[in-house]
Amino acid sequence: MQDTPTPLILFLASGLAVLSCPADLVFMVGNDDASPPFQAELEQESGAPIDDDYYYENGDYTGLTVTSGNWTGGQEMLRNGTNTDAIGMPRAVTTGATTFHIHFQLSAAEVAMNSLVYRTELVSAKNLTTSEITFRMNNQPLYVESATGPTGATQVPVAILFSPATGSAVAGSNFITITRTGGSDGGTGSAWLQFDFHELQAIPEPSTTGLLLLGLFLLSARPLRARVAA
Ligand SMILES: [Ca+2]
Ligand SMILES: [Ca+2]
Ligand SMILES: [Ca+2]
Repeated sequence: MQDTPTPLILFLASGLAVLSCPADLVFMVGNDDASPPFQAELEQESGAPIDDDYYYENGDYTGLTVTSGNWTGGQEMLRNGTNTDAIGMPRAVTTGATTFHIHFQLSAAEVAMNSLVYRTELVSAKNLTTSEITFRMNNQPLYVESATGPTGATQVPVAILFSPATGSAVAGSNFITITRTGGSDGGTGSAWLQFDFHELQAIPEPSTTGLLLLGLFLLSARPLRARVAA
């Protein structure tokens, strides 16, 4: 009598097939760390002047956001230890510094792919507080993570699978925007939520098979917030 593969095994086999297809890493900002302090490689947010723009690579980003321009410095340093200059990747959004942008380039081939997958892990909230986080690409809404506040060693993985059209992707300059759009300071007077890393991949598979890729994250790691944007 022939064994019938369990749904889980079929699922894994399909997922591995997805992984074997070529995927382009568009950007990886920071390290995916397994333990605190997850955000140590990133710059303290805020400072003066507040710099909301992180440049992953060279390009003319003029006009895409309020403060963006023509960037020629290569990948911007993640952290130079000075949070009062324009260099560094903000480690958090807060009640005072609510927004930042990651500026990056897409090739024509990446724009022509079926799906984009953005991933992060939310970490190290201020005690007693929650934050609602809204993710956008090129000003197009992708996903809202409802009020969350992981503390200590807890991580909240977020993966957003969407089509390039949903993000208004173009060959050339693009940007992802992350904003604290709500939440509670728990009576403490301020709130913050931090990020372990930010990653964007372009994958050739449509969203249906891309879901299997997300499924692998689900099986291999921690509870996942997954969203498919049509
Ligand atoms: Ca900057
Ligand atoms: Ca800096
Ligand atoms: Ca990290």
